[in-house]
Amino acid sequence: MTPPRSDRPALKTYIDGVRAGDRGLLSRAITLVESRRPEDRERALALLDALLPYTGHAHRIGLSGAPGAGKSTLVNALGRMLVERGHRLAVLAVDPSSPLSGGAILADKTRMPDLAHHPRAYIRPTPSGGDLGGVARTTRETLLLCEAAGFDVVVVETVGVGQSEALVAGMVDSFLLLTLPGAGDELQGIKKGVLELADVIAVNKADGPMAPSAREAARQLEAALRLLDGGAEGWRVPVLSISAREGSGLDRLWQSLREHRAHLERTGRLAERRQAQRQAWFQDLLRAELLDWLEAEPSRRALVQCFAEKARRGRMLPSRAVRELLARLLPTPSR
Ligand SMILES: Nc1nc2c(ncn2[C@@H]2O[C@H](COP(=O)(O)OP(=O)(O)OP(=O)(O)O)[C@@H](O)[C@H]2O)c(=O)[nH]1
Ligand SMILES: [Mg+2]
Repeated sequence: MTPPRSDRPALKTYIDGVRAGDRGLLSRAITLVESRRPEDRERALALLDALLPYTGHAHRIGLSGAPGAGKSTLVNALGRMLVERGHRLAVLAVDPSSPLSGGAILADKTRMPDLAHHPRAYIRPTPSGGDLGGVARTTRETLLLCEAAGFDVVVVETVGVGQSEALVAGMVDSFLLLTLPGAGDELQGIKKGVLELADVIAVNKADGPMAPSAREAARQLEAALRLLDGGAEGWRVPVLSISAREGSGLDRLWQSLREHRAHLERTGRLAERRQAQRQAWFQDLLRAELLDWLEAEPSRRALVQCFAEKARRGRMLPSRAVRELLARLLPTPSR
């Protein structure tokens, strides 16, 4: 239930609260950016505008891996290591397939027992019922709020359904792919296209009887990657074997992530990457809002349906249908 307006904090309360790292106000600020109500959007944007100067400093890390790869275990173990060293860590989850995010919250908080109640860690699950585009917007905005709240490491985790890896890779500095040994041909075990997104790869569960096969998998993967591209843009994707459960290899993993980030900074590619990400954000949102605008009003919606139907039935070339539709909707089509 949305509280009545009078119960809502003033904008300044949000701004000061987030900047002071007040978790309650941070959570409410995130709820505000997740809202689709027009008046909430206005407030959310005013809040983000005010906080923008305090964003951008965090190491933004994407994490993806098949269900059961050990993402939650890794975030818990790596996160514990980082908070013990004084870092402040925020963990955001992107899971557009999950209809019940209440379940996901519980599952994740119980699987990250060392972080769930740590004062320097903050875990926020995916909002429920969002489409991929909506989740992308709210996650990008939430990431900025977490930076303004002083978190210096932000992990965006996804289970890797549909396009979610590409979406996460499009909002982070370093993309970490978590995989498992024993998938036969190591390259085939990984979803096509995801390999190109990875900046660092970790083969998990290198412990007990699986340790030798995990190390072998890492070696094979690294060799295969060398053949694919001998280190595109001066960065050779490191493939590490780790055990999230025992905590082994986590030091080196963190070191690799830091090296990647330092590499981006040194070569000027961090600024480039973030610029390209902001451009993509703009374009994704523009596309989504234009489609919403078309749907928002009955006569426009009817016109769209009419031309869509002509295209579907083959009565009109789809290209022609779009052109005619725009000619009807816009006073002077500029094309
Ligand atoms: N042996 C071993 N088991 C591990 C390791 N890491 C995780 N596991 C186990 O693998 C199972 C899945 O781990 P999770 O951390 O929940 O995996 P996840 O990737 O978060 O899974 P989803 O949230 O379902 O996508 C659990 O039973 C873990 O205890 C590891 O390093 N070694
Ligand atoms: Mg998990």
